[in-house]
Amino acid sequence: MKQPLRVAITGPAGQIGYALLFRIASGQMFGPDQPVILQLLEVPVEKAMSALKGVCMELDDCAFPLLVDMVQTSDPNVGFKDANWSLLVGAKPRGPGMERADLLKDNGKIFIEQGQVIDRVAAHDARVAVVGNPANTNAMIAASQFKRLTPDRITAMVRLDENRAKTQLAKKAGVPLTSVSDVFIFGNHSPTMFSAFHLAKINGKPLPEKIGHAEWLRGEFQETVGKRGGAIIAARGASSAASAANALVDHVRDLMTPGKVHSVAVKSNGEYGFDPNVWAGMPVKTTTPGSFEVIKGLPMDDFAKGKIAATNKELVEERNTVKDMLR
Ligand code: NAX
Repeated sequence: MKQPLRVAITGPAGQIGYALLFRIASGQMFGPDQPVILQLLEVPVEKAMSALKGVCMELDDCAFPLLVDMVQTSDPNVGFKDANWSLLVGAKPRGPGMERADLLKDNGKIFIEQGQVIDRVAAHDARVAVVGNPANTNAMIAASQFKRLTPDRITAMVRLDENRAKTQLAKKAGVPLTSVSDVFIFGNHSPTMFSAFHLAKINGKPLPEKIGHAEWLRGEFQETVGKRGGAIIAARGASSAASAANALVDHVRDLMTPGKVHSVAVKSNGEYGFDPNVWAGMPVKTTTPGSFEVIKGLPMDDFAKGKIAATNKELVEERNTVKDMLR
């Protein structure tokens, strides 16, 4: 039997949490022979802690063989203690009339504290994935608090956008999803993101050849992927939850699987014209479990360069908004 992995999850009583915990406990994130201990960190509010208790009762009732233990806490020092992976899902939703800048600042405070505590108490091999929005900038804020851990230990999720893009392309081309490859997301997890269709392939062939509508790829396709979150809220009356949890399973599983090539928001070192030190979606290749290298030098035409410049501008603006929070 392998040593159990300690997986800290924030926001476990929320809607993504409810779709996520069962998949981790059943082995879909870390594999069918990897036991896990779930360390569940919620806010110290009666309603949230009670909801968490109910979720843990349901996890018990699943009798998952890989679920060794669960910790329910509102203390970050307990939640992140010795964690091998910390999945930062919990954040404040954007309320009515709230400006994006207010959201950045409110949620930024959460990520300052969590970054500091993870740096202090998590395992020596700690890895962190951020889902709570604005995910890219929250990852940057948390990383800026690190003294012991290096910035490559923290990534933000753009995998939901990659999965959305892949499905839209398969549907448009009328081919099975498995025929579509090399779909990468560049930039921010926001409507400014760039779904790089010019690199994507269908059965190994360039996309425009297969789809034949450059207009659609540059216009409607970008819009559909970039604004999918809003479309789901409009249809469902609630934001994406099961698909976000699924994307996080994909994100972490592929970061633990050497050889996988996938879109991840990571600290930029100036690749593709991104400002150094923003967290930007880019294609990465997993090298050893938990580690990756950015795939550099992919060709960019003028359209792609323009899209990357626009999403980079937004990331830089977000960084300016929270500059007082960065160490
Ligand atoms: P919910 O509001 O259902 O749940 C959030 C949970 O987090 C609540 O239980 C809350 O009590 C908890 N929480 C808040 N602050 C916390 C803290 N400091 N420590 C621990 N727990 C805390 O939201 P949900 O739908 O689950 O979404 C969670 C986050 O994911 C949101 O920020 C949302 O915007 C973001 N998303 C990110 C996506 C991505 O692709 N990166 C897509 C889906 C989702 O919109």
